[in-house]
Amino acid sequence: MKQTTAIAHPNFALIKYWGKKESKQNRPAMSSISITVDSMWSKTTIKKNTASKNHRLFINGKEESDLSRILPSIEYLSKISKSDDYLLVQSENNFPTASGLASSASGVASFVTAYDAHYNIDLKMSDRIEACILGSGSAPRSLIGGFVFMDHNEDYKCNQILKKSDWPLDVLICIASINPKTTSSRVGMEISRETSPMYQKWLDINNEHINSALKSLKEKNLVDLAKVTEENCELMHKVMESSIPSIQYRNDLTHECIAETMNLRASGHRLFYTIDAGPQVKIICEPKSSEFIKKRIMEETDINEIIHTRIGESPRVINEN
Ligand code: 2P0
Repeated sequence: MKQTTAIAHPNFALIKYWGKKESKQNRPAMSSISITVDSMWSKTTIKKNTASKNHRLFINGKEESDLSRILPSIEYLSKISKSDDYLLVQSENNFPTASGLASSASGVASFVTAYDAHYNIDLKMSDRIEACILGSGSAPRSLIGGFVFMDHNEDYKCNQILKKSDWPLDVLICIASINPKTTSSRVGMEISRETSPMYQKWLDINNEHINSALKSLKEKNLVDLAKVTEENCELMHKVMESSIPSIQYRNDLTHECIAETMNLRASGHRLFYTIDAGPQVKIICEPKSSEFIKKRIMEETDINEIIHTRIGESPRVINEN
């Protein structure tokens, strides 16, 4: 039976999305800028489910009972393909799932890419973006490699600001815990929107942070990019932590790792950090210093796993038969 497999890479936001518009379509309330990474991936295979009249989703071999992320995407795509097939979707990640490593973004982007190829529908970019957003608000950024800007004022249009070869930075993902998060991003964002006293400030500053990051990227100015990225990350975590109930994604190891990043910078190294909805610290640095930084983090903190990755490419179909 025909099946199609596609791979997509996770993306990490430098200027982050945390909070949705007041609609039921999972639309981010702000613009964001991210980097797509390379050695981590989600691989998704789709085929027609002939055994039962329902869609079935398996993640890392385990069947998911909650299809609420993927069903809106399937419904959107099936209107375009005019297919009423029930699907068997098998997705796997080569990295920990649901622990702040953007597995939903790469999972959804690989699904949309596989669907497009499987039904040969040659989706427009705007439809790929829409199908992705319905599954995960950060997933459209994984449709493109390099440094990506997703503009909420332009219907979430995604533009590549720089490609991998323009600024080949390294990303060191310091694993502070592989346990799944206790508050999902989706639930956490709604709590923050409804209760954080800092949420309005977070919305108001988005444009300024976006413009500053775009300028730093254009100039390839690592010092300026570091400043705005860390400011944006800290503000997002303050929004999360000031929500009621407070949402805490960072742990002691996260803070140790931030402190060592600061030490390294104070001693002249060029690096910066960002942290998403989980405890892992992503350190962005120049390739020539990544081995040294990795060694220092392992020596000076209790982190004992670091995933070393680089800037990555857009999704690709890896087999069709
Ligand atoms: C981001 N995060 O911009 C931010 C930073 C986490 C912190 O987008 O509800 O899986 O499916 O749209 O995209 C994670 O949330 O959430 C996220 P939904 P998503 O990368």
